[in-house]
Amino acid sequence: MARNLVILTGAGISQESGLETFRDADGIWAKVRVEDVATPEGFARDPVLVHGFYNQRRRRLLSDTVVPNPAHHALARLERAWAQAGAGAFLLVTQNIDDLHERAGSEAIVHMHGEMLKARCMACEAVLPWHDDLTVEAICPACGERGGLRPHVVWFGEMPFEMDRIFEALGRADLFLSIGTSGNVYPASAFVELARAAGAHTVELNLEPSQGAALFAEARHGPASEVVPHYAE
Ligand code: BJW
Repeated sequence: MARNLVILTGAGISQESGLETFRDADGIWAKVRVEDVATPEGFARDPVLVHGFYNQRRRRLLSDTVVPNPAHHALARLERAWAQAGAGAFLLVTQNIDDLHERAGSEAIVHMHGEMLKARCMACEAVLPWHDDLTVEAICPACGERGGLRPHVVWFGEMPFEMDRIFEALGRADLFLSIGTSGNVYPASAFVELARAAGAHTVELNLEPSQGAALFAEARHGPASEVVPHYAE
């Protein structure tokens, strides 16, 4: 019986909730250039463009039609069952910047690439709940600086959040599940090898074999709303 569980999720788990993935044929990177909207250099060059990109995705996330799907709900139920059974440690690491896991009821969660519903002040480092559009004119409610707010997300070349906590959990994992991620982006793409090195059983649940599929001991392929509840229950 697996004891310590680490789950990694990516954009694929939210696809059936109506949010776009990145690297699928109709995904975000087919429409905008990574260098323009997901790097610190892109933001320095054209903050209006980058704010517009995240404002549009934030509005979509907050629209009535975007709600957690059966895969998000299954992981929240799994967390509660794990706790009730005293089964061991549980950590959900998501690369997603949406809040669909929280809305489904997940609590032990790390947003390693940040959160779309937060802004960060580059002057005072305050992290603030943020549901409105962000603009270059916005004033930081914490320090009063104008124009210093940015989306609280992790762009290429930046350090993902809470890596110590994630590495510690992977180092004692007995079971590692990777759900709805293409395995293209480091360091998340290396988690399967760290979990294997710790002796964990590794499982990929994805629409199709990911880039690192061969690294997993087991795989179930299909839409997350079907394969995740089926595997978790
Ligand atoms: C379904 C489904 C359904 C569809 N059901 N499944 C060379 C040059 C420069 C940099 C590098 C380099 N080599 C390596 C690097 C590092 C770089 C990197 O990895 N680059 C690669 C692209 C080469 N990484 C970084 O810079 C990271 N920082 C870093 O490394 O710091 C140094 C360090 C860290 C730790 C220890 C020591 C040092 C930062 C990465 C930041 C990523 N940021 C983004 C954008 C911000 C957030 C946002 O705007 O949303 O994060 S990029 C984007 O990719 C986003 C995602 O979180 C991330 C991962 O994407 P994901 O989730 O895997 O989505 P997709 O679309 O790729 O895949 C979806 C999958 O779902 C597919 O497989 C589908 O089949 C499947 N699917 N529908 C189930 N219904």
